[in-house]
Amino acid sequence: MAQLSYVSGSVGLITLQNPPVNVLSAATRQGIMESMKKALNDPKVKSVVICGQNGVFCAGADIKEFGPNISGPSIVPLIYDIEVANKPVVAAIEGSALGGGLELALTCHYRIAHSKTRLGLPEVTLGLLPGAGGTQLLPRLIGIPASLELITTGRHITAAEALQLGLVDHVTQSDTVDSAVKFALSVEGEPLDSRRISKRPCPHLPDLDAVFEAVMQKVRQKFYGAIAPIACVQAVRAAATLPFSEGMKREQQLMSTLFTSGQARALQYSFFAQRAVGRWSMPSGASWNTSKARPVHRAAVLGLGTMGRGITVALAQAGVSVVAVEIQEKQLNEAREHVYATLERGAQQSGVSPSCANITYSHDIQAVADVDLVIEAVLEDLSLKEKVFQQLSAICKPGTLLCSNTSSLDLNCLASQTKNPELVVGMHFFAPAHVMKLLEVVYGSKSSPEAVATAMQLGKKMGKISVAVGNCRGFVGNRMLKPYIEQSYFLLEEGATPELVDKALEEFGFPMGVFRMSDLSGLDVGWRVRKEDGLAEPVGTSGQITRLRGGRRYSPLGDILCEHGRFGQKTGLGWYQYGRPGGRVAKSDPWVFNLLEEYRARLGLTARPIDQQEVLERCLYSLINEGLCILEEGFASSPEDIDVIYVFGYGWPKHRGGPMFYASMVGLATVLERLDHYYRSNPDVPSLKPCKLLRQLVASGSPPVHKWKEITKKIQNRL
Ligand code: 3H9
Repeated sequence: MAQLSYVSGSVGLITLQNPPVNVLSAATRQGIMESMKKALNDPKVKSVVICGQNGVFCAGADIKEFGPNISGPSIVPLIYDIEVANKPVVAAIEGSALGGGLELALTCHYRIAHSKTRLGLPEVTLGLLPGAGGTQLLPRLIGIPASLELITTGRHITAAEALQLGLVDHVTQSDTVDSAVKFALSVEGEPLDSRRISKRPCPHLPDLDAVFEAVMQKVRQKFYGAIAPIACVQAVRAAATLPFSEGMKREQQLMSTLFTSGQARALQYSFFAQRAVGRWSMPSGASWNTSKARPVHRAAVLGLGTMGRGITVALAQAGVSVVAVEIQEKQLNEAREHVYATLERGAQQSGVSPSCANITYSHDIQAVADVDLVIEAVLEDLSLKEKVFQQLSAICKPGTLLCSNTSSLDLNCLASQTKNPELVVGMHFFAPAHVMKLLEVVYGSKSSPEAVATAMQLGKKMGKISVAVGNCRGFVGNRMLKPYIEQSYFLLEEGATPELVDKALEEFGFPMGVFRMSDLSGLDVGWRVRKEDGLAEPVGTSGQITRLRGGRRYSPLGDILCEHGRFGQKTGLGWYQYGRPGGRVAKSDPWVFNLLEEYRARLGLTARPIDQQEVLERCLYSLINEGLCILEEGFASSPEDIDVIYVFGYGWPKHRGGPMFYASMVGLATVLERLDHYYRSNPDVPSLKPCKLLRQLVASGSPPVHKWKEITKKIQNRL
């Protein structure tokens, strides 16, 4: 796991050997300890270089080992031994130096990095802090402000930025280990005291209290409800105010609180879930390791509205050559300008040249004839999309993959319009498509595994977290949103206000409550769908309001707002008022309170006090229940798929893992009991009826999320 070899006569080279990313597992820690001891005791060795196998220095502690039974030598004394060594120790950093990996490098006396290396202390993203001295060493090396920024965000930086900050001593373009060995030879015998970071004082910062207060406030706001960023600030403060050994004790104290927290468990679960979704499977048994993706050199985007423009940007940024097609000339010109400006802005931010040359524009659909893949992003209208798919099938070269960006329409209907339905998949992006990380890749009943593999791989290339899902109404994300929104309307009918509901959800950790979110997305979108479904009917100011539609309770409150032209932010009025069309600051609107009072009076409903707990239980448990139905029916293959979709597409707070993980933390029996309770008092609301899988999971002793598959498989096989 760590090997000592001898190079250039006097250099002991310790190579971390724990593929794929050389994490500091118990065996690796043991290996480093033993190799270090050997090198330091060997009189032939005058200097030491530490590097990682296969071009990766070290990705930090082994997260899989975290838990109560962690064994092997602990990291802190191990790396302390490196710092106190009486021979120069040089870190040869390439690939990644993250978390404990960077802390290991910080205890070396010199750091040489390859220009393509990424460095960082991402522990905060796992609900932790850099607990092997990172919070005490980094501020002493690069100062407090820069350390605070890096440690509280977990941001990875480039070697160039690391050099600028003084985090590394030298950046090389050539062989890192060779450079580090040459460097080690050049410093043999030199005094080391000034190279031991722990011996340095923390750089003085005037207005220390004010700086920490401002950062703490920012962190509380930005990472609402998360405890790790706060502990990170506290630990860095210890570095600024206490001697090193005292600061280390404080770091350990804070770390041990975080280590056993539910938030850390949720975030570490999420880390592995993000990777697990790449190992997709379909009900047919086809999966990621049996299906080969096709290369996509040239893609087309059809329809350049908001979604089409974002997708064009994302494709161009991924280096894919794009044909962007919009039939309406005016819209095409606007889109061209918009895409250009977005690419320019993105390039400025990331310091690369814009990828505008990757795009050609056309108002002629024939321009897609020779592309490898088309993403259709025209209006969400089934008959229009069907027509487009007929055209695409006739125009495109054989084998072209036809993808739809639909967010809810039946993919099988679109596939049935083409000569090769096996080449049709959904690629459901989220707005803004060049920013949002999530992509739902939807397979229809005839989609080939190769088509799914290609869409998944293209998503990865575009920097998305892609999740393969089945073709049910609303797919996974939007389908689960439906009962969540429905409950929020019912809560208004029963006595809540949009403010009360939103506050409960925002305090839970959503960036926006359901009503502010609906105002942002546009209330007319759902209204159009409800009208198509025959649910929304004009309410008017008098007469009977039917609350039972399609055999279940229905709330027309959203329809009433739309009848008054209140479509949300874009019209300046929705569940809140925004001052002007396009305004973003939500203010309470007395008009809505009056509407609710009149509405309740018309229906003879008496408002009752509703507390935040009820809001959370009804909105979240109904959403969770729908997620479980989706699993039961096999439209998602694992709870991780659902959780990743909700964290990366719907603002579910990361430190709560996702709806399925959250349900397991709350206790499945509790979720079942509360759903049973609400369903008993609302028998006309089917989404509150606990699904079979939930009952089965509870009956099986509420196993942890990673064991649900055994039970879902049994249910799916019986279907
Ligand atoms: C820490 O260091 C605490 C310290 O302060 C000490 C306290 C005392 N552990 O992402 P990839 C697996 S906390 C276990 O697909 P890439 C990963 O699951 C740690 N496993 O590759 C995957 O497995 P599989 C702080 C890990 O090239 C495989 O390696 N460090 C770990 O796209 C390949 O990973 C971090 O937070 C780990 N630490 O990206 C760094 N890291 O194939 C976390 C990876 O079975 N790691 N694996 O799915 C990363 O950010 C990325 O993995 C990295 C490579 C950028 C390194």
